[in-house]
Amino acid sequence: MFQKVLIANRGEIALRVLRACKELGIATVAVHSTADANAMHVRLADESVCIGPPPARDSYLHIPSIVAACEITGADAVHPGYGFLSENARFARILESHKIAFIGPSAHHIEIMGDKIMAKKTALELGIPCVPGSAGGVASEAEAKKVAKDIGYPVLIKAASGGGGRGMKVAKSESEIAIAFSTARSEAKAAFGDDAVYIEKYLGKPRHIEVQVIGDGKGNAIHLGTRDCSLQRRHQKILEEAPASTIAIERRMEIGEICAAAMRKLQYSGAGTIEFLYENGEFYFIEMNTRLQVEHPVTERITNMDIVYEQIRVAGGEPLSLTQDEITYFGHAIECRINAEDAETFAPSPGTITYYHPAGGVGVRVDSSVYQGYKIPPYYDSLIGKLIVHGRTRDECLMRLRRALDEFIVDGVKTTLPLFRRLIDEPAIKTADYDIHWLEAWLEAGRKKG
Ligand code: MV4
Repeated sequence: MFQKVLIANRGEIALRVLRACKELGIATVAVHSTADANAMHVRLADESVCIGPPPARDSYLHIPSIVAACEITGADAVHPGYGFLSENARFARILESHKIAFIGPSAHHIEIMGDKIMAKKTALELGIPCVPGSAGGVASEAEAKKVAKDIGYPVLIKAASGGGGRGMKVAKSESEIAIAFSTARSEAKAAFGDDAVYIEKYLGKPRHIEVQVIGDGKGNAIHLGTRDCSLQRRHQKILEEAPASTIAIERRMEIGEICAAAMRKLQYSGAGTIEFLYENGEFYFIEMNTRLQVEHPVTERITNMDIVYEQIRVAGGEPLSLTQDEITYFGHAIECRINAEDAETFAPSPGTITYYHPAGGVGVRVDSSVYQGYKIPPYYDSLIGKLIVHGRTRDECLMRLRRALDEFIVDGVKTTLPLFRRLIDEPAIKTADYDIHWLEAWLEAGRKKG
């Protein structure tokens, strides 16, 4: 096992990883920008190294500084958390060349899944159901028209290097292909430096369902069931649930098994998430994330697993601690992402937290790195913390969420807590009757009413 892990991240996820290392008896190194000198992950780590000025590209994304921090401290592994360098194949390769372990999948698997065309080809070969569409990239308008005619309108033109919805254009009929094709291409070129695009049937009202997987890189892999992450705004998830309880358990287990079998065949190593759109009773693969995700705690809560512990184990060459048969599911969990943002405009609200009282009690977990007196810097994402609640049933979980939201106090900055307090009274939330567009429509309707 590793002697010393360097945590190449900040905020709540740096603390999450630090806690797992502590439980394993592994020493920890925090890295931080000058803006984060007073951050909790720096205080709680055994050692810390300042790696640069506030902008992420000069600190948390600056590979030479992070490698230097490893060499100075003698860290033998790096956990990248999520975001930043977590899906950077080049970073994984550079660490390898310095004999430092990357706690994550192989650079090869990161690369495959980073290219959405290659990811989809791989998924198809592995028997994962995909959205009908082009076999690979689409190079011309004429080819786009041909594929669209075959699969039927509406279609969606997507960037191969995409993510976050950039470079995505819908065409409702052949007359819209020319504009959709050229704008998708130029947006993709501008955003990712790569104008490769592909085509899929456009699904109008899907849910976003994902499957958590973990592999040991030697052909053993398990799934930990589903999450429903449909409640999102501008591709930012707001609230996540586990399991995806509106889907019959047999269907959920079936897709889980398909994903686990695929990861065994791939010899995938580490934690991953296979993302699907779910519409009219069918799962359609869209992407795979080769990292730990923000919403992993809802899965941990219903399976009693520690996903970060498993990540560290398999990166250190040990087997998974459980087999698929040993995974059990209990109850329902919901996570709310509490951001330092105006609950109506979503404008960031950095500043000093003058009073902080997190919720607690039965079935409540708060993953956060803030404290009373902490000054939220303006340079990074606005996540203050995650409120994760559990109940034996979804109804009990919602009841407990109401109670926890009423307890939670964050003063000094604006937060999205008021949004959640309004949201959970909605009938569509009580019955889980929502798709990926529901939240934005609800927010829009709320703005009109004032
Ligand atoms: C789609 C889709 C509808 N049909 N693909 C958005 C970004 C990328 N992760 C995939 N995305 C979508 N792909 C087909 N064939 C709708 C979306 C989409 C979406 C997906 C998941 C979560 C939120 C979303 C919000 C808008 C659009």
